[in-house]
Amino acid sequence: MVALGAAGIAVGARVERVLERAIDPVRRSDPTGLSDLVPIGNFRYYSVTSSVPRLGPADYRLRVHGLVDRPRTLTLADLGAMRQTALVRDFQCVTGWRVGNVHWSGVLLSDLLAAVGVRPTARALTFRSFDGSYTESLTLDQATRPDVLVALRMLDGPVTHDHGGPVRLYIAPMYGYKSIKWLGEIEAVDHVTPGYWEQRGYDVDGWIGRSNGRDDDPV
Ligand SMILES: Nc1nc2c(c(=O)[nH]1)N[C@H]1C(S)=C(S)[C@@H](COP(=O)(O)O)O[C@H]1N2
Ligand SMILES: [Mo]
Repeated sequence: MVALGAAGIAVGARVERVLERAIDPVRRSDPTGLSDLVPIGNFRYYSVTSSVPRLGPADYRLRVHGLVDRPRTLTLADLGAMRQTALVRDFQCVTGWRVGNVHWSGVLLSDLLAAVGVRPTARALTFRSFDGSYTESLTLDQATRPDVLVALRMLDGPVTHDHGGPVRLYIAPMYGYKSIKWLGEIEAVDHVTPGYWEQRGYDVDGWIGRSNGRDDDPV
């Protein structure tokens, strides 16, 4: 299992790098790979698919269902009318790049879960992107932390299409792959199902500094 996991990480990281190289001119012009060492910089645009349908503010829907008392399909206006919470936190990809002090805001995932009434039998959440290509997961304990947002804004504007807009997840204490973009669906379930990158080797519990073979090394 350990060997399989390590192989999975190697493959996952390689795929991610290939995707990244295809779109990142800095990387492309740096054959040494030394730009890997630059700790704080700009976001890189990541997507496991070549294109995702663009949803305008009027077309967006977030379906929240599964083991909940009041399943709902929310519009962007519905989400915008809920209490908004702001966070200023770093964004860190497991491949090494990091963006410091990013401004995020949106609905605390725990507020949304309270609104739909998660049943006691639920233990975890499954997240799906609206284009159907990406999935993620959290335990309910993780999902109800005060630093997990259904983000409507980042970098002082609405979440752009490339960053997963109109709505993405932001899980501050975990690596970027947990922060699913183009969020379309949240299902309350009785067990964790590993998400897209986790099926390819990354840790399901993607804590920054203490997962994926890292042990609090200073990044
Ligand atoms: N739907 C979807 N969400 C995703 C990804 C993806 O490929 N598809 N990539 C993840 C990874 S590995 C990272 S580092 C971040 C990158 O966010 P950004 O593209 O806004 O920089 O999105 C995460 N969420
Ligand atoms: Mo990532």
